[in-house]
Amino acid sequence: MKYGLLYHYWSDGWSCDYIETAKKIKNAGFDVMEIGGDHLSQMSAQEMDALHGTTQDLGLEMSVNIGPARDQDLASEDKATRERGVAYLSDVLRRMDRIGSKMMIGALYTYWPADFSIENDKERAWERSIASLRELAKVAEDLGATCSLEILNRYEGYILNTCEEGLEYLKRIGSPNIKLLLDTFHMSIDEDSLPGAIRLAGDRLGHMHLGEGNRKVPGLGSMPWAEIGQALRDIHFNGFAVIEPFMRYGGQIAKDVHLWHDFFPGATEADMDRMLADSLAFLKQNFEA
Ligand SMILES: [Mn+2]
Repeated sequence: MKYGLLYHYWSDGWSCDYIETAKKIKNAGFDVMEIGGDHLSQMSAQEMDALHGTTQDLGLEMSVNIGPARDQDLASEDKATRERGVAYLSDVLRRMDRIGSKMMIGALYTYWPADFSIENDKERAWERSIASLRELAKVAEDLGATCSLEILNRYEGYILNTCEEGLEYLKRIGSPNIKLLLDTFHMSIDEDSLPGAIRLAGDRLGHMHLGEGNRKVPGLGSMPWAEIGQALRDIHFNGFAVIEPFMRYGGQIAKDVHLWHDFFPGATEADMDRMLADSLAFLKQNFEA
């Protein structure tokens, strides 16, 4: 298992200088930087090669986090929208190959967050998105990449809310290159047991997102981290465990994740660094017992 961090930890917006961020993430003791798929899809060949070179020099691996837009929805009723989604994700997979990344993650099967003001037909959404993902799986298979589908809590999605559902969904796709992503934050809302869901996923677990119930870094809340660590050891999880915190108040990210108050008024960058270091040490203590 390798420890990672999502790129926006020090920022309150979604933009990012990846070269500088890669150095900070490595400095903080992580082996994986999770980057944004939308950013990767906009990079020039030169930018991709610079990112690849920097991360190779640092010994940093990358996973690519995607929150597809509504006009790229793999579950859409509209065929052209689904095709646009498959084309977009296929392009990101090819770009990942260029930067040496093998793990694409997120709620790839639809757009994020779900629109609950419309009537959502879950059964049909499954059929349509499964057909789309079978096409994407072929691209992933050719590149030796894996797509890990994120299970979302009920307030952000309706297609996959539990690990059990995710496993049935994977079975219907039928590709070894499509796996599941379990995120402790989402799990805490819709799973009976966090370690239980991890054991249920077993070797179908491709990726983990780690965070407390309020999306602070691990160690500042009440998640059962020791039990989560035991479950990951039980299934011999050897993927990336990526901390995905949303702690900064006052920017676009806070709005998008519905953070309406300041957890740490007046926190400096040094305070942020210290919380991150403490969290990584805490995780290692709990996961490597
Ligand atoms: Mn997540």
